[in-house]
Amino acid sequence: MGASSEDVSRNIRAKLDGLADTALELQDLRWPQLRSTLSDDQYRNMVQDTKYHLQFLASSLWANEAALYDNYVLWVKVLFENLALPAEWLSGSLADVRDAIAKDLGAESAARAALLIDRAIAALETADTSIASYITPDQPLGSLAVRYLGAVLGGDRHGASRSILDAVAAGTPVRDIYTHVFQPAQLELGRLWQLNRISVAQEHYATAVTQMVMSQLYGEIFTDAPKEHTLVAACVGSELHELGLRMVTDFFEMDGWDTHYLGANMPASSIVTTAAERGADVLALSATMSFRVEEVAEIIRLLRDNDATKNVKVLVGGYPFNLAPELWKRVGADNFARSAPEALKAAAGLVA
Ligand code: B12
Repeated sequence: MGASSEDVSRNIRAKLDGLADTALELQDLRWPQLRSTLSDDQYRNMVQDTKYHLQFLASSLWANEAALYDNYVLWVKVLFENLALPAEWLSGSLADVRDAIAKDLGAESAARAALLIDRAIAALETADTSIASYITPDQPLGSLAVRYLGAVLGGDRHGASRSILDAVAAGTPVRDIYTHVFQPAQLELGRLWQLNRISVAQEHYATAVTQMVMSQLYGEIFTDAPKEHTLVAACVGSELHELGLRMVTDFFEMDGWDTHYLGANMPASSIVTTAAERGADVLALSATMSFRVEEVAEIIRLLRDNDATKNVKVLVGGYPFNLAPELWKRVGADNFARSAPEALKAAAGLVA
């Protein structure tokens, strides 16, 4: 195969809209009646799904990590199953994406893409779509997590807040609240949304409550103690998932670091400028959607190309890095960590 995975990835990104159009034309040939049965909203979702098939594929090829695509396809399978959409819509539309690549980019590119797509289609047949709950009463602080999530989903943010503030007043460490209540509650929200058991509105409300309660705990988190090291933390590109990084940043603050949390949706150049202005020892970058890993690499490249920031250590994390434990090397980072407590250990190693 002449074209590298990276070349194919770049070409898919460059021609994404055209490829999606071709894949949808192939889909019309496969199921000639389908389009006329769909509402405008359903058709818009189908177009968006086709673009996601291509975006996740491009990043998985760039990273050379089949695990990223396998996970994506399984995720769509669960979603479709719970929306009562036919399973062959997924396998058919993935095959159409592969054939669109053959048509528009040529056989060599399609062969690269097929390595990931055909393997994912084959795995679909037998894939287990059950997802266990992230919260059980017997895990640490399990009953508090059950109560907290129950209050949040019941629309009772005062009750939710009270349950946490009371626990902290009674001596439960904030770190444990983050690890054993907020994190599993957020993951459980994702599971319930994927299983079509809660609405997007419930998930938004619940996340907003968790952010509010985290702010209420800031009296416990910030101190005036002198700080030895500085952390700048940001989510890459148009990434909106910021809660995980905020938790990580708060762990650094509680560990005595001076932290500058920039949150979601950060332009690359501003991240680099802030790292320089703040004299960051470590830059923490977070990505949740796997199709943003190239943006992580791009920020790190900009950082290394700048005399003011070339020695800043970079720690990465988030969903794709947890799926593919070698991915941090591919993006050019200095290390990665799966969780907030592990991030502290990894950073300590970097600034030692
Ligand atoms: C809340 C939420 C949202 C909120 C985010 C709001 C906010 N202010 O953060 C909103 C509504 C914006 C959202 C949008 C979307 N979401 Co969403 N979301 C979630 C949800 C339910 C919780 C995320 C969260 O708070 N996790 C809790 C934290 C603590 O976990 P974490 O992020 O993994 O972070 C930990 C580690 O990864 C690590 N870590 C994280 N960052 C870093 C960085 C460093 C440096 C280090 C060292 C470590 C580290 O440490 C953290 C603490 O332990 C997840 C479910 C899930 N499984 O995560 C879905 C989820 C991530 N979302 C998903 C999807 C699909 C979307 C949308 C595409 C939906 C849509 N169709 O529009 C959009 C995309 C938005 C975008 N442009 O980025 C999917 C992703 C599936 C996939 N295959 O990739 C998930 C998994 C839901 C699901 N089960 O289907 N979402």
